[in-house]
Amino acid sequence: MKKIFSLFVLAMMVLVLAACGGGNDGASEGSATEGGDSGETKTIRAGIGLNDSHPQYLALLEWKKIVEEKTDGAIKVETYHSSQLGDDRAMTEALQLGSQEVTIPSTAPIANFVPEYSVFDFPFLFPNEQVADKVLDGEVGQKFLDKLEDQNLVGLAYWENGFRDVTNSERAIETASDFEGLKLRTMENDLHLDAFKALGANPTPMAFGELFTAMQQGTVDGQENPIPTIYLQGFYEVQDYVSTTHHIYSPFVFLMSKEFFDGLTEEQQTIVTEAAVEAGALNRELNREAVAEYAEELKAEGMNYNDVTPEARAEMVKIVQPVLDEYAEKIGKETVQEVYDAVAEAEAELAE
Ligand code: TK8
Repeated sequence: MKKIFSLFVLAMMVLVLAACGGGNDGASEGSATEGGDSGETKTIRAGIGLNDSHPQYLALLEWKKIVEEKTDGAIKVETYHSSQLGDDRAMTEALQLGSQEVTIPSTAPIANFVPEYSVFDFPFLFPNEQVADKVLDGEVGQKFLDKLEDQNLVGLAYWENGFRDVTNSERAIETASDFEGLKLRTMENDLHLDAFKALGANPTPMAFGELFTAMQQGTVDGQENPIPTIYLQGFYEVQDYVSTTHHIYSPFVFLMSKEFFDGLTEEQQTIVTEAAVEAGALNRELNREAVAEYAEELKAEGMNYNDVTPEARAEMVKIVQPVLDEYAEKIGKETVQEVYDAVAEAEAELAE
């Protein structure tokens, strides 16, 4: 079996070599990892779960453009959307193995690799996007990116998924009790699972790529994601209610395989990192501009839209507090406190 596999690999390599005619467009994995200044073209396969109309993909195209221009074509970027290369978790694993170079998951699935990342999924941690930017782009955010190295991952920048709202096919979520018995898809993250259980829902973790069909077939009643995703992925076709719970601000993390990153020249490392920050700014801008407009579109598509009151949110957080205490214990209370302190500091600075 092994032999057949190596023969297959060999045949593939011959094909690839033949296809690039000895040129400098060698997109093989070998060239991706040999690195150095050899003048070879290094190819990056960058995959995301969302579709090609989402601000995340548009920003990824921007990243590709900057990287290809600044490296004079020494790095080539191939982009894949709609979970073509797998879901967030599988793609992150592929990065660890060095069989894929870039992915941009939400922080929630990253908690399966670095448990401390769960802190970003504490409900109502970030009061608004500006505070999130300050904390994530500051010292604390960098500390979290550094924690990825042990997992064979390099975090280049934070991008934005955004504040998450609930949709479902049963009823408007106005108060915490409306979660009762709702079959809700969650991301693959234990804190999400436990928090929605505490609220009385019946949560199921599921890969994003399976979600639309699951809602269509009624395997789940609902899900939670930011408004741009709800609109651009066409969830309004299979969901009747959207409620602005805003329960979590989901950051994206721009991840690169450490093996690949280490094989880049220093100059290339700087280029890919700075480009991730620059394209991330575009991702945030496009995302934020889109929210109000897409909320209107969802109403126009016939969805029942309700704003959740601050009182109802406060009640929800009270119910999930024991879950949060449990996770603070698991993650380490100091780490959690450090993040909350950074949030308070950022809030104070922005209020000046
Ligand atoms: C896309 C995911 C998605 C996330 C989820 O790959 O799974 O619900 O919010 O947008 O990162």
